[in-house]
Amino acid sequence: MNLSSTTALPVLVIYTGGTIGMRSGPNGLTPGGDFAARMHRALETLPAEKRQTLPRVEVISYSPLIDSSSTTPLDWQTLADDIRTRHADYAGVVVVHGTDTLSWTAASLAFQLSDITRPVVVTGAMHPLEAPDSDARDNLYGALRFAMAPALDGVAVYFAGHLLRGVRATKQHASANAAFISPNAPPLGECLNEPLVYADERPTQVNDAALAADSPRADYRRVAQGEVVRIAFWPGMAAWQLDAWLGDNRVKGALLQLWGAGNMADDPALIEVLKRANDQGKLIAAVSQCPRGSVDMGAYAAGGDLAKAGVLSGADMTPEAAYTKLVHLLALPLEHAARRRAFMATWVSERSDG
Ligand code: ASN
Repeated sequence: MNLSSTTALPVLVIYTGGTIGMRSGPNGLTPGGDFAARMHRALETLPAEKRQTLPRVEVISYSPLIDSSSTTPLDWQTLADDIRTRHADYAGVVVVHGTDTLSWTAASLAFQLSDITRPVVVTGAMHPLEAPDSDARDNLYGALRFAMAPALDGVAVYFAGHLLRGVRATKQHASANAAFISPNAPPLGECLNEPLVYADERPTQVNDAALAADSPRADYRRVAQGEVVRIAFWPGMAAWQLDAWLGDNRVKGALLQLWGAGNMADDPALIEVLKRANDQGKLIAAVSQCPRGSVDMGAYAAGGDLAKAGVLSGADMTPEAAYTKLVHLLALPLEHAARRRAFMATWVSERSDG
């Protein structure tokens, strides 16, 4: 696929923090500024034939710069709003982000920005720009090149030579450069020497995608105080423990991480807690604790009980995708039934049912 951009528009780089821009301090690495100059210095060390292929860039640095472990849903919305406001003046956008919650931000942006037609490429690095043998320069190079690719509207993650669909990516290694995979969806492209998009990879959108286009009406302040919880089930988990989360009236939604294809203990008390929470209008969905494969609520009797209790199947979504979709739906001014319907629809290729 031809990646040459049809316009001479620049690429917007939004630097939010993360190891990529960190510098050593007395207490270890902390986020460092002056990113534009430092990025340019790093890109200057590329071979001339690669340098010539780079777009013009404009850089915005957030303040404060953060380690991405401090990111909140409000940061996801700020980022999406900034991209929405500015994207028309750019060929594409590169978001430079810490790796720890990079896949959460990418998934959230995919839902919030499903109606904009520019590539948004999220990247970062496992090592600071100036570290010996850093992965930072090459990740920035690939991200900038893909951000010029008109074949790629939608949100992608570029890391260690691979372009992944943003809403399908997850961090799977704490220290290796190849830290991200998309366990249930093939990669969108690669950049060994030249960037290559495998096919016309626009995300498929169906019916309730109209809801996603309603994004500007989402208000993430509704979900900024921990209103959506994530609960990974463990052997022996008791109903009172589940109730401690779901029974709290500040909680509006929950992502459950169940066993295998969507199993949980044969314990009517657990089902009762879930049913009560759903009856109270809480939005509850389930994915698997297995990174690969899908929840299939019809496979086991326990799954059938879950469905009757009102728990929605997250199919093969990553926890990041399922969680950020719940957050987005709860941030929109919708009725419970509309939220439930929209959760089950595919907006941005985030799930493959059946
Ligand atoms: N702790 C860092 C962050 O997520 C990790 C990284 O960027 N490699 O901000």
